[in-house]
Amino acid sequence: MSPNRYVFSSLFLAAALCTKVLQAADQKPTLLVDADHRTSISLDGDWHVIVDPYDNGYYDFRMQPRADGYFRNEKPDASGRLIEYDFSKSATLKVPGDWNSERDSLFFYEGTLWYEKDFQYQRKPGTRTFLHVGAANYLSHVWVNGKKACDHEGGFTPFDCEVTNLLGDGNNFAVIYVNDQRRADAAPTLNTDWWNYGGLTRDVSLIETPQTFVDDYSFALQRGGGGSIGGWVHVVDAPAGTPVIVKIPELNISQRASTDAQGRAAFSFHAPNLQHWSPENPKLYDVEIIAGGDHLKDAIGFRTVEVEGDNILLNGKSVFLRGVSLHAEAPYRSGRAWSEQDAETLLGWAKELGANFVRLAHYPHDERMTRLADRMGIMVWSEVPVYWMIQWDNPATLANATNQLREMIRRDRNKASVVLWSVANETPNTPARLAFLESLINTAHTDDPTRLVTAALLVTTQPESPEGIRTKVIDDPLGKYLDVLGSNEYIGWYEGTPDLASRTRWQSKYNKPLIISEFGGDAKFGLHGEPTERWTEEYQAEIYRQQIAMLKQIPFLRGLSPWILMDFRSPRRELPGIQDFYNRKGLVSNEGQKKKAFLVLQEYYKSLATQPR
Ligand code: GCB
Repeated sequence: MSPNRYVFSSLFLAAALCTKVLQAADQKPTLLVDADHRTSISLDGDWHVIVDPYDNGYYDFRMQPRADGYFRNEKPDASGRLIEYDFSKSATLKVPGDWNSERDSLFFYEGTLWYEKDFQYQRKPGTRTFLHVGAANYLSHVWVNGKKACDHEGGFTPFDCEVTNLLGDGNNFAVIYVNDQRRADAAPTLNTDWWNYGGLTRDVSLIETPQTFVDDYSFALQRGGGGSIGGWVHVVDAPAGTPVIVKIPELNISQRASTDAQGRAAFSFHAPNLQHWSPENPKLYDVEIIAGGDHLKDAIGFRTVEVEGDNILLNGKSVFLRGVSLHAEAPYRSGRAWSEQDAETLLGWAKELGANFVRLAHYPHDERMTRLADRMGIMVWSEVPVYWMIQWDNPATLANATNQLREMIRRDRNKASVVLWSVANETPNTPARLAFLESLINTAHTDDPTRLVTAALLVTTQPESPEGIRTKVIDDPLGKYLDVLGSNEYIGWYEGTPDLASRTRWQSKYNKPLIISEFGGDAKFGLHGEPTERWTEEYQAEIYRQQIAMLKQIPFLRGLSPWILMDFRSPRRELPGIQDFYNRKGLVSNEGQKKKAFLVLQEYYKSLATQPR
């Protein structure tokens, strides 16, 4: 292709994608908090799918969005136009799932897939119905019975399209367009070290609510040790003065407030004899919220988390985060994790390791993970996919990242386990990036004043002293805006050999807690050799031994989340016989076998648990 043609077609594609994104902004879905405790009808299971690599269902031959010809019906409509598809004759895929691991021919596929499902429904008077999608990677458009319901951008957060007026009695059908083409202006952007699993990757259901209903709320223990719980409830379509009741039966609490003109009722009440949530005592209370005919239940833990100098305080006491990083990769079978069993296996391994903390990298994981972390007493770092490079100067990219951050916070702000929101991973130190991330940090603090904000930074390494000592300095200007500093480093893997750790010292420009949010190296399970031989379990174990010795010397270190719990698929990892498209930095293989480094870290965590540093 000539350079000019290339530029032209790139511009054309960019314009087409922009139109798509703009259209996506047209019909905004909502996000119903506590989706998993609401009245719902599952739409999981088999969906008919059409693979549409050239996006012909969406665009005509001039790449203009089709006015009347989307694959929105089960078959082409009666307009007489020749549109060559038929969902009922198309094969099926399972939802939840990702198409890459469900069908061999789609292993490397990135593009559009159309999903269709027939279902029965009986409308109920006084009931509103929402089509809930736990996650669709990455861009989706939803139709019910051929009529547009909503659009959503972002591959890892849930959305709910109101379909009350689109449903009929008896047979109904939903069509969902899902496109996972990587885009320079999206979040994440073109390059990531994880598989771009496409599809309806989490549960899909119909959620029913009363006419006037609670869509969002927040309850948290107030900082300062006074034992009071503060929060609010938002009621949709509630006139000002609508009563809202909040009950915590186990504590004999029943509180009443009224909505304001925005439908929001504020609460602040004392909770005597409250047991605080902690890893040692992950106590959850049943909380009931009653308003406008809605009656919601949730299970909420109460604790405070704050920073004092370079300490992280949980319930007022300094805590050390014995963690590990995780991708949402399914144990044993690979592909996107989504089931209760996946969550139990992954967090079970973290517990076995002696962890009290997980970094859920690099995007929001399934809500099952944060629910289970609540129950198991595991603190969580939750992150948005602002990874490596992003169009820092593009306002649409900032709006998109902000939206994904707000959706992540909204879904999980009542989970006691979540202590840290992370706004970025390994981003370059430039003025445009600083402004972008400062804006995200402000959004996180405004939307959730009860938690800490962090980011995984890269650090500067000073030249070696004559004695061969190097100093790593945390001096990224972003540190000023963060509550907790995260730092990724790969001494012994991308940087020198493992023993380099013994000649490395750490300094920080900030009087703030530090979490080493990544370190590690690759090892193929079962490959043995000398501790100097890369790819062997011994080499990886040596990295962990040397790192632990170094980390013990950092006075402001308050936690670590080495990279990573389990091997995960990545298109960047090709080495035949060793990687085979897996990043092998797991402490556990993708088949669940524990490598030697698992035991090294486990021993360290066990020693920390019995004898806090
Ligand atoms: C990193 C990234 C992580 C990669 C890892 C690696 O710094 O944050 O996403 O997977 O390194 O293995 O290179």
